[in-house]
Amino acid sequence: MRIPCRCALRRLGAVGGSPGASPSPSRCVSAQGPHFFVTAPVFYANASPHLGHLHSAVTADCLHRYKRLRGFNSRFGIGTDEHGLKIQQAADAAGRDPLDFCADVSGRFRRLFARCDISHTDYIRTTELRHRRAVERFWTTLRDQGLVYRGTYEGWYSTQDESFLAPSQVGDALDPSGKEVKVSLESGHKVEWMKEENYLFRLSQFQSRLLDWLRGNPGAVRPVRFYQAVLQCLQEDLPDLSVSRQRSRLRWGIPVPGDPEQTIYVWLDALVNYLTVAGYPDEHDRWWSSANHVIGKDILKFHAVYWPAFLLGAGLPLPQTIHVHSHWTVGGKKMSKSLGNVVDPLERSQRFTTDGMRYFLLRQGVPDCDCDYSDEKVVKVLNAELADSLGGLLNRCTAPSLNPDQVYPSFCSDSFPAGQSALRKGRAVAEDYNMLNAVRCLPSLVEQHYESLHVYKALEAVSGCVRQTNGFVQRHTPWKLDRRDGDDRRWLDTVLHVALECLRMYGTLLQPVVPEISHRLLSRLAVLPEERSWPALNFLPKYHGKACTFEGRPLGPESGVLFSRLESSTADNTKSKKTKKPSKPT
Ligand code: ME8
Repeated sequence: MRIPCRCALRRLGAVGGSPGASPSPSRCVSAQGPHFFVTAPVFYANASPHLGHLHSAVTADCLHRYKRLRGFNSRFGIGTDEHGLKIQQAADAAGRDPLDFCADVSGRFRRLFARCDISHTDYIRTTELRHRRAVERFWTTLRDQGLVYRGTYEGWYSTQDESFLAPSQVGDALDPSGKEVKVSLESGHKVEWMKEENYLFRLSQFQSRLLDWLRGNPGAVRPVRFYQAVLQCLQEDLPDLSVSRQRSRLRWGIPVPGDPEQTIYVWLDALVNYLTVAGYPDEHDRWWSSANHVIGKDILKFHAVYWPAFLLGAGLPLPQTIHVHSHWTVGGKKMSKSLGNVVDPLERSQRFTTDGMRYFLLRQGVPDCDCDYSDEKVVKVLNAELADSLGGLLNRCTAPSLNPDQVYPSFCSDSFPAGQSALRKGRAVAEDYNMLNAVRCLPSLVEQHYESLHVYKALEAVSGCVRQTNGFVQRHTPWKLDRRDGDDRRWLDTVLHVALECLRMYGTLLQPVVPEISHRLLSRLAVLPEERSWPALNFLPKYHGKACTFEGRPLGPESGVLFSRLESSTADNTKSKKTKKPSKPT
């Protein structure tokens, strides 16, 4: 695996370059450092966004924010895929000009991302001129290498998937009117037989180079089950790939350079968006050499077979990692308009809050396998983990009744002496030492899970530590201690100091997932913007006899509950939405 290029350090503005990017509290982290480039897919501009689209976007956003916290100069591209037959048909069906139609749909994606705190630095539409230039250059490079030739393609094509299929990938089904049709076995979408003169790419030439790449880079596709799936796919024949359509059938796309009778295949066009964002065909190396793609499992073949083959053909480096996620189902079924079970991400992020939806998707979404979505589950998870556990802990430990001076309290090493051997000397008990140990190990655990995009495991670990910290506070019942008694007071302050230090860890580590909640939490603890990065974590220095910059610092202003409890009626579509009530300190 290549490491991100360390040359040409460049300071990015604190806020991402995209005019559509919404302001985000965690952007104040310095954007200097080695380069990192993450991409989400460009989404088809044929219909409104659904929950699955938000999932791809939030996953990529989490990686981007995490890398920034680690000091990387990270760039994050996202946008809309606007060419091809599928879009042409959707615009025709709506009786609209395709570009106007795409502008509308693309705007809906953009607004969803702004609302959901997706901190992309680049928003790309494949109908932009800069992208057309990139595609034309990419095509001519492949052609000049002798990798594109004129031929006849004959086979199955799915317009919904914009994909060519081998006979073994096609099966029989009945359409809604009971007519026998051929469908893709993978997606269930209808396929049609097509026979056409067009351009083909010499994909077959790349089979062994692709295998070499994968075998030499076991981390190139993650998680491992998808890596294995690509290896498996490369064991079979890899026929040459049709990379254009006759203009008479597909007029909505980029014409083949030098042959206006042909339109470039939409997947070749769409994949090049990643290069366009990196600056191609102009200076692009410094971003391209650290490219990471986040994709859903249905578009794996395009990204892990076609795309690397195109890149090899064009003499360009391959992506560092292709991060794959699985899908959300509803009631155990694929989301689909005909089943009427499509989940609207904008409406849900209004109902459950932006951070609530971000947290739920990343907490319950397991990359390795499909997960079932339900509103009831959202309410349950968010109430338990964000409102009661995390919010309750912050409430308790900053409550004026326990902390009348409203400062970060002092730590007393006589009350909580270092090392378990000191057990009987202070007031801390064995479970307290276990809790400290768990929180001390938390950053490296979270780091490992963020890096592999198993974010649910990172959140599981944080949530376990929050529970342990609540247990710690509960065990020592600080509200029963007498502030007038010197020993009690020192112990009370120590309990609160330890709990706030734990909360500072959680707030910092959760920034990539719930930026707004983390911001509120860290602001309440008076943690300055420059103290919110990974290197600033430095948990509980007083325990090791080192100075703590927070001790004695006035807390930030009280800004209400961290996350308002959701009434279970918010899980019911048919009931009124504004039924939140603040959580009580427990
Ligand atoms: O495929 N759960 O665009 P797209 C989770 N334009 N994720 C889901 C999902 C679900 N139920 N359904 C879809 C395209 N997705 C191409 C991409 S990139 C060069 C071109 C995810 O609008 C899906 O897995 O169909 C993919 O990551 C994204 O939505 C693409 O959506």
